[in-house]
Amino acid sequence: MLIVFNAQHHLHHGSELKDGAIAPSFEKPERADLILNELKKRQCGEIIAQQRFDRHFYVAAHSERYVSFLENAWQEWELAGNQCDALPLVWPVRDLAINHEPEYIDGKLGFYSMDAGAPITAGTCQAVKASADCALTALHHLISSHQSSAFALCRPPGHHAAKEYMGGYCYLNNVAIAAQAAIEQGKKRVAILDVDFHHGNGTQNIFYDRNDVYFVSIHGNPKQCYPYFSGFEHEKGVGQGIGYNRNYPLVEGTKWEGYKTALLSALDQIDQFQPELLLISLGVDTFKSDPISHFKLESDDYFTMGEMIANLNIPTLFVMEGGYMVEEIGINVANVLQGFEGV
Ligand code: Q9C
Ligand code: ZN
Repeated sequence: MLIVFNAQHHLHHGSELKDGAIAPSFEKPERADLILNELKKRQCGEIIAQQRFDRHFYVAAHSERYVSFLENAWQEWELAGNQCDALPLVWPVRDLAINHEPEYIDGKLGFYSMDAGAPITAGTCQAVKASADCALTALHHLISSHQSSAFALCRPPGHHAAKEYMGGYCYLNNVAIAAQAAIEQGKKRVAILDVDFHHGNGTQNIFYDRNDVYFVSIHGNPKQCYPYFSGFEHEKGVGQGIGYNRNYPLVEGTKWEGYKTALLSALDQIDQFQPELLLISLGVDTFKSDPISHFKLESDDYFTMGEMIANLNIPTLFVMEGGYMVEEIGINVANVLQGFEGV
């Protein structure tokens, strides 16, 4: 399987609030390095770096002003006299003035985010664009070479990033940018299956009113799990998009048996949609010892997951999302890909 990695991901290494103090984020550079090492070790396929893509592709999934915000935020933050990571401190919730973009960076950070989990540093924007380019490069090769699969080793991840906001370690929504590019390149129906532990609220947001991109997500129940305010079963789409969004919230402690039942149903839904292309938001934070999640999948289960996805027999692009148990992250990702390839 062709593997595209983000050669610039090291430019982003942020911090987050942990136990009342600022500490290095769980979403750290080592994650992508360990995945790449394991894929090399197992000789999973040809490995190439991302190519540059035009800004147009980001704006096709996000708003113009949001992409501009990402491009200028660090400079504005520095000009305001800061050196630490840029983090939001105030959000326009419920009856506040949600339609007024603030003029200054402190306000903009809250306006364009859902939480304080997406710090902006000096290298963030470049790394984030390169991560999206990684997904676009993999898509380009998948489509033009008529291969059956590819893996985009994106970092930072993307599925919490919506049209106009960042959050949960995500800035540009890599999988959504690739899905939108596929539609613009003539694909009539594209399905996105999100198997990250957390609900892909950003991807849902971007395609919520669309019937050409079917979004299906299996995740921890938002009553107990991040992102808390998205991912419920009753969220089925809006307007033309009604029936083209499907959520499978699962209970705390879900093991493979329970997960498999949801996955079989999700795959059946996707099969009925008859997509020309399948994108997988691949998070391995469903692993039993993930530090921020509480499903109980074992390393071997990821082989089976890959096999089950392959059974759909649709050209498939895997896009890396979460997974924070770094000792096992490479093993679990490689297992999915090898399971898919029937190795
Ligand atoms: N104390 C992805 O998996 N909350 N994002 C973490 C840790 C944010 C996860 C709280 C989780 C975001 C791409
Ligand atoms: Zn996650």
